[in-house]
Amino acid sequence: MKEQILVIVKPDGMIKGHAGHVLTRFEETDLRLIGARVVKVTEELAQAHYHHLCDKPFFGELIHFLMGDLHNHQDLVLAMAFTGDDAVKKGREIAGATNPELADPHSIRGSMGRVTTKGVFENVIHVSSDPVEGEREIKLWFTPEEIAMDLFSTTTSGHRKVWA
Ligand code: IDP
Ligand code: MG
Repeated sequence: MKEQILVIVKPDGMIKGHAGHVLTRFEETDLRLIGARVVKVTEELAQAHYHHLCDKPFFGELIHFLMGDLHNHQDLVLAMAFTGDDAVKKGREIAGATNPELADPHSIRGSMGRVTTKGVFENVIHVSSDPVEGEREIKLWFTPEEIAMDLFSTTTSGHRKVWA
């Protein structure tokens, strides 16, 4: 079944110059790139993205992490949207387990991530965890015009197309 996922090269991946490698790994699959943008991560966007983790003890740190506060204020990330059969499973396989120390060494997180001495997971990329989250996250990070195909229903607000 066709699914859509959001992939983000997080600040640790950006500052280490892994964006190209991440894109290459995804291009090697049959998933189709349908949107890509460099995004300056605000606190509001980071909190909306990770809203389901707001009760976790590491939530505050996670928000700072995505905003680049732990990486020399690298607040620009690469956000990409992909579509294709079993996109979630394929994307999560490429990413590897959440904890980079437990991730398959051939995965992106296993080969390029680390856990810092303070216990922060530097796991290089985000990949949507299921198709519902994929849709929610793509709508959060992209406008309809920034997605190069008609995926989700839209409506108009003034002269602009917005997600319905
Ligand atoms: P995922 O990124 O593999 O989908 P989630 O459970 O959705 O994992 O968590 C989102 C992000 O929160 C992770 O990618 C990681 O950056 C951070 N995180 C998750 N669990 C922990 C933890 O136990 N300690 C520190 N950071 C964590
Ligand atoms: Mg997740």
